[in-house]
Amino acid sequence: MRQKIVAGNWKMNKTLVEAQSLTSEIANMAEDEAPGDVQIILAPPYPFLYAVQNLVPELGTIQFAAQNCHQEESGAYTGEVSAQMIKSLGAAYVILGHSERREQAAETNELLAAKVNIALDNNLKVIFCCGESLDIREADKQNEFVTNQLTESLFHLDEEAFKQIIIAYEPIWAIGTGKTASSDQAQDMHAEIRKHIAGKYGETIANSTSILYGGSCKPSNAEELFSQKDVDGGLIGGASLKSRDFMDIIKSF
Ligand code: 3PY
Repeated sequence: MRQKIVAGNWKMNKTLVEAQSLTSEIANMAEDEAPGDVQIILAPPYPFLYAVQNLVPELGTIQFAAQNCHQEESGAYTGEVSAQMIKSLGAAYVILGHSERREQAAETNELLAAKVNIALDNNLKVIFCCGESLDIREADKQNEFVTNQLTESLFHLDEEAFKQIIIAYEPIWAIGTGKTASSDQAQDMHAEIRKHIAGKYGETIANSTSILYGGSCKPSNAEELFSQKDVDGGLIGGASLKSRDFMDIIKSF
């Protein structure tokens, strides 16, 4: 049995008061409505991480993630945030390699390997994002592109370390565009990712790695996506900013 996960990536949205309201709404709804076997993760912007966690009665069903971390332990990196700081705030996860960071902050597979290492050294679980652009999909090179992202950023890890990784497949052409991969396209890629993991770490680890889908996942398509054999949940962008939509996605399993 793989862990089902729905994670909300709030990106650079909300003020403190709005972030607090959204968290409280989600926590209240989760108590009454969320299926007990789904791990809910909220990834607010860094400055809100500490304040919003105190609004969740008991960390468990709801956990928190940062959206990034720096690759060094500490030092003269003005404006950056370390994995150790994130852990000290009580977060359990960090999202690494989101396509927006790969594009806007020029994050490479090599840099991401360093970020993965420092996150794991600080006992953070990693939600590792991968995914191809439209050009790559149109050239039918998506499988080799995505599996290469995994190889270069993750496959130096030993088995125990790899067990702390959650994969999020986010086709770039489906992020913030309103386009979603069809459930067949999502399933095909998730199966490919799982096969690639099995080739390196074996079937047992591959079959227990949660692989989330991200990219315009919303209440209207979540059920179809989550019903696919290798889709273990979602990394949700825009729809995670509205408590009702986010909860409806969580209830789509
Ligand atoms: C999206 O669905 O837009 C995302 O980028 C989730 O991370």
